[in-house]
Amino acid sequence: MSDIEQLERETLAGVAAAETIAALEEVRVGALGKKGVISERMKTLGKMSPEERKTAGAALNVLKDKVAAAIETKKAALENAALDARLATEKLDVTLPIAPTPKGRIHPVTQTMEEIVAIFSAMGFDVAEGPDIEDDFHNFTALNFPPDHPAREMHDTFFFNEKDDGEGGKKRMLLRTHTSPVQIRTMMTRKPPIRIIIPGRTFRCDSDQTHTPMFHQVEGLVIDRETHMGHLKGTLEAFCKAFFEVDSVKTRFRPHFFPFTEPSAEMDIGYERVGNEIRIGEGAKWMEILGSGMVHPNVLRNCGLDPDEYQGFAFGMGIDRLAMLKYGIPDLRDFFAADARWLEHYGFDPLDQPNLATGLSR
Ligand code: 2NM
Repeated sequence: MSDIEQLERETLAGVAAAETIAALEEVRVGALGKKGVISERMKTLGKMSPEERKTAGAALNVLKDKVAAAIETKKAALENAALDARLATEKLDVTLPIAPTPKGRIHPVTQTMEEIVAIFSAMGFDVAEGPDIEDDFHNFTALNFPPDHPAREMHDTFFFNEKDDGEGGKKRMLLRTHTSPVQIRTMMTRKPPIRIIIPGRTFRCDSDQTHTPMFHQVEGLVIDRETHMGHLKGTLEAFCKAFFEVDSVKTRFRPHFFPFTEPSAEMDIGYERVGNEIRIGEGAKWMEILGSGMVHPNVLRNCGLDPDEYQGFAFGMGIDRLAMLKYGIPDLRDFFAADARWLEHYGFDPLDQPNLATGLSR
């Protein structure tokens, strides 16, 4: 056997024996690298006679190509094996049930708001929204509050510092005390018929067991030709039945006063206390749940509507109190304490969207 055949055998045996990419690379450097045995052999060609060089050169070139090809083949095989091994350890059974994942809960105020929106949407109301920071005109003046009304006092309303109004005067912005400024903005920009509800945050300087400085309201407004108290009563009675999810709800309307409605009425619903539980719809007791009335002609005029052409009714209710009542939550202050355990207990599944078809609350 010639020594070239010998060299071929040894080198190919080395390639075959390499079990890792690194080991194979060592074999490659040992044979074909700058100082590899085959490369060294190439360098001896120069000292040979032309005859010798011809045969030895050809043989060495064949050897070099063979070894290079063998290394490439082996390298591909090793890489495939490495990939297979990795795929085997990273295998994932997509048919397994998913692991339980931590899930957020919907706050009872959000739940209640969405229930109210679902009910009024089904009656054809749109949802309207507006800014939390308002001016005196939209929060008070347009709503027929007289200049000396107590709600305009510092101790009931959160006022910002005075600033220039850009017309040589001063202007004092405030945190809206009700969502009614959105009704004003809507009446001033949209043509009747108007059917809207306005859920949102409201703010009053008040903090005790039953009041938080920030609370939530839903107000509603209907403006059309020939709208009357019958529409108001029918709408609000239908709302109560849907919201409390009972077929028979006793309601009564008591005369009241608001600057922005005339006449005005508060609505009570019948209830009964059984132990610690409050049962809505039955019983001899009455509980006030909302305020309402026919929009005052001054309010309509302030918004550019002619009271002889258009009438409307409006109503407002506190969402936080309705949530406490419906879901038996005893303390209002826990609502805004951001306690995850409280939310886990009183919160709702985010995947259960309130709707009238499958039931409001589950
Ligand atoms: C209430 C009670 C009664 C009310 C009136 C208006 C407006 F803008 F049309 F004049 N918005 N909201 C209203 C009426 C609100 O909350 C207890």
